[in-house]
Amino acid sequence: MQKQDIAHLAQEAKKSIQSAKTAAELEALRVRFIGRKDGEVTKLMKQLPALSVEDRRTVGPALNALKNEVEQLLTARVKDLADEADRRQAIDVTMPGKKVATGHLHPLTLVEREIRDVFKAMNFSVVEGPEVESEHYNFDALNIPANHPARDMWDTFWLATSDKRQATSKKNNMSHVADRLLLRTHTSPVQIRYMEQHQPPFQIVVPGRVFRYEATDASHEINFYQVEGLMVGKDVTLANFKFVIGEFFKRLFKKDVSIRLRPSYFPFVEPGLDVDVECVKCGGKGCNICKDSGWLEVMGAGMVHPHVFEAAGYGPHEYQGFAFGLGLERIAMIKYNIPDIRLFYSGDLRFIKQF
Ligand code: YSA
Repeated sequence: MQKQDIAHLAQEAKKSIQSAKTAAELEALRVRFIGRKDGEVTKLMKQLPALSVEDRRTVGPALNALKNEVEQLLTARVKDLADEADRRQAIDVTMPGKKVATGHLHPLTLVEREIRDVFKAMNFSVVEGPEVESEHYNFDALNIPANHPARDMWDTFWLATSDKRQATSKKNNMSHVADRLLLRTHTSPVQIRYMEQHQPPFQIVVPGRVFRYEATDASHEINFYQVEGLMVGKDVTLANFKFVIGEFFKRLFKKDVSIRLRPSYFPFVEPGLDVDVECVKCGGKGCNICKDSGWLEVMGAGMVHPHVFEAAGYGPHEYQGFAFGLGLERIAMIKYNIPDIRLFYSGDLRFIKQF
């Protein structure tokens, strides 16, 4: 047995192991080279006793090294084949895809965005204001002085005052430091904040969260959303309001809807109105949503009171304008036929995912 034979065998083993394509081929190669009975390396080992002591000293370790090398090459190739199979599977375009769980917009977000877009298309600007308000902006400047019975219309979450109070008041441009703080009960205070900083003509909408300390039921929450509207100029009239709001509902509900204005009372408007839309579900015939009346009350509105203009720093008779405040949940309930306002805040994904 020559050293070259061993080297030749090593080369042969390496070549065939590298080109093996399956586990079965590799097993056959294992048997061929290092199989216990007839493996080519094994057979050479069996010839060792016939060699001279001198040759055994060099050939023995060389054969052992060859056996080890073949074993290592086989193990490495088995692993390579397994990795290749995994990789092929990873890009197997015929495998069914895995569904990625994505987030979902809340129905109130969807409706709020739609309302913003409708008003923006009618040249209104969208502005926002703080949820923590002062008594001045939420009530006094809106012609609702302390002890006025109209304050009972808005059950209020009052906030405990603290040393930081003065700093907060300053930061939020609340010069009326004697005021108590509260969670705003409506978006109307933003009317004053905006008018303090801007001169007419302008038209704005103000979406935002409001809070009321009252019992919840199918149509009342303690935390809900409103969208305020305000249009002021030299000659803005109630006729402008009727057109704008009619156009708004037509665009939002994507069909012609009749609206009805009824006299109502809010201290910050004169005259004051409640606005009804023809029930979008039954078309005015009467159903469970409109409680058989054919109409749905959706907002309060009116012509801005001169006292409000004065509180904002305008002359009382310098300008005129209309304002309105709608309940976002009520609009969403009509649009999507939702029977109970509390579903919006239930956190139940079965509800949310329907929109
Ligand atoms: C009126 C005249 C204006 O010139 C400007 C604005 C307003 C609206 C006034 N600030 C206001 O808050 N009126 S309101 O108490 O009648 O509420 C307006 C709308 O909010 C209601 O028509 C209703 O849709 C909704 N709303 C009231 N309380 C609610 C509520 N939605 C859910 N839960 C409650 N607890």
